[in-house]
Amino acid sequence: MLHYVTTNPGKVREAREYLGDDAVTAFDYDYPEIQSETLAPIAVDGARAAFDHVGEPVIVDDAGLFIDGLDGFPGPYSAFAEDTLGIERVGRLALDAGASRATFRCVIAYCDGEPFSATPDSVDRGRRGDDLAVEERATAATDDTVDATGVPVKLFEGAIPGRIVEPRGTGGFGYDPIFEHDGTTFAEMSIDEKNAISHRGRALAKFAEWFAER
Ligand code: ITT
Ligand code: NA
Repeated sequence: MLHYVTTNPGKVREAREYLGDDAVTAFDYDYPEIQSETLAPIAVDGARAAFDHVGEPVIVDDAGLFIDGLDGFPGPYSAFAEDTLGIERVGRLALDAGASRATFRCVIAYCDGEPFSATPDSVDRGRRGDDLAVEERATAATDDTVDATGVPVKLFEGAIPGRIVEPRGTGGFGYDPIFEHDGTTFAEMSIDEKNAISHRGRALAKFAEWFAER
């Protein structure tokens, strides 16, 4: 069985809607998160920790809202900013600064303890431990990451540009009411509509295509 490991039921609703209820179960576990300015290293590390805990194939999902005019804040600290300031004050910070352009990013990391069919190129790049290399691989979508632990993790990234607006809508979760794409906030969309364009939907699409071959 494949487990979507997260404490966030909103993520799981979208994943199960996309992949199918039979394809993935929700596994509520708060794996330890490292600190990083980019999402990919957090997801890679989290996937190994989650696999260690669960002992069966896992997905972890690290996501964040990056506001251009606030130098990418809250980014990887989006959960902390939601818990402390709340989404309305984060939105206010952006609007008061005249900074409405933003990008939602999601990195899905898959780990089942088994190696993937690595090309020499990806193995070679996998030996570079720096953030940049990891981020490059995440952007390229489907490369392997292998570190000293020898436990490979596969990454799938999705991103969607949009604008910060006054809160609108009652659907979704987290920052959805203040994130608008093409005139509609994510909180005004159904799960299907959001999945069709969202950061998570795009990452799930890449994952589903790859996983079907595994
Ligand atoms: P897990 O780490 O347990 O999966 P989390 O909610 O803490 O759950 P993150 O660490 O990835 O997740 O933090 C992401 C933050 O961004 C958090 O505040 C979420 O509410 C928010 N977020 C993530 N995806 C979102 C989405 O699709 N729409 C709105 N907000 C989202
Ligand atoms: Na988290």
